[in-house]
Amino acid sequence: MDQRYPPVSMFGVPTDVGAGTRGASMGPEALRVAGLGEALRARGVDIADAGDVPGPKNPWLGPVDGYRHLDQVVAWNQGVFETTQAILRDGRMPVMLGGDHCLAIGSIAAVAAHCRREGRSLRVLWLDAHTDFNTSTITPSGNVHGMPVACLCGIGPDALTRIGGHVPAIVPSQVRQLGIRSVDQDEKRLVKEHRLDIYDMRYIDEVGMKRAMEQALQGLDRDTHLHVSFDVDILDPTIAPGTGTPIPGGVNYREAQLIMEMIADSGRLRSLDIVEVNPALDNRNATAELAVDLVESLFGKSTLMRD
Ligand code: B3U
Ligand code: MN
Ligand code: MN
Repeated sequence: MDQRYPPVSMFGVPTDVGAGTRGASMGPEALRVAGLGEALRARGVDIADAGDVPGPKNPWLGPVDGYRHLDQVVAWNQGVFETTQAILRDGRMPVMLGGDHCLAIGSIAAVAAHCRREGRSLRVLWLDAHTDFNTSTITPSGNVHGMPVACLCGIGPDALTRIGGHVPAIVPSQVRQLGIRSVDQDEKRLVKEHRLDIYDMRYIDEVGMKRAMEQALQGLDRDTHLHVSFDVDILDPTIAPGTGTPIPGGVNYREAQLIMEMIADSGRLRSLDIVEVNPALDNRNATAELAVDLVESLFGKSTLMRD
């Protein structure tokens, strides 16, 4: 299948202010060292590296009123929002290299604003072990990387829910979550209340990844902008140990390849986050290298004749 991709601009967001374990701040460089830019260029993708978004250092303090480092999380997300918006305005595809997953608030808020301006429908495919739908009152940790989906759906502090100017940035019916296997007790209640469309590991075990992905991608049309938010902790920790909150029982190598290939086949990918790569916990950059391998498939690399 001959896929044409729009020109891509990747950018790094070297921070772990939203996490409870240090080290995701080194994720962007690990992905570059693993050859992300070169791999996509070799596939014929026009890819530029826009460098890193600047932001405050991690003060490494405890939560205040249910949030750890809220001011710093807001500052980083404002930078992510502006960078993502500038890339989209240039007619390019933003690829955000995190950093922890709180940064998807800024990237998806920008993508949602862009889709609103252009009159296009938006679908968000959230690849993750976690639903990331906590709030300040129910969070067990105060870590904002456990809250981005809720914030994007308008549930969270004004400084985060208003980043894109439109509250809520997205509605739950635009989201599909795949790979889920760790949801906190009160978070479960909240995702049910908001009717999030969740393809959890139990479901994937029962129906298989092919069927689950067909359902998660159902309803895309020619005008749909597909945003993929790829938290590497969707992967089983045996193949992706370099992440801050590893959860056993994750997606295996073949399943992960199939996810990426089916997204590529949809032809609708228009923006991407790669988050939660933590080189401090990794085994010789294996997790970043695996992420690069999978992103090549996301951009159309396949075995045999489909190239
Ligand atoms: N749900 C837990 C754990 C967590 C969520 N996202 C990550 N970890 N990466 C929390 O702290 O909110
Ligand atoms: Mn996440
Ligand atoms: Mn996660």
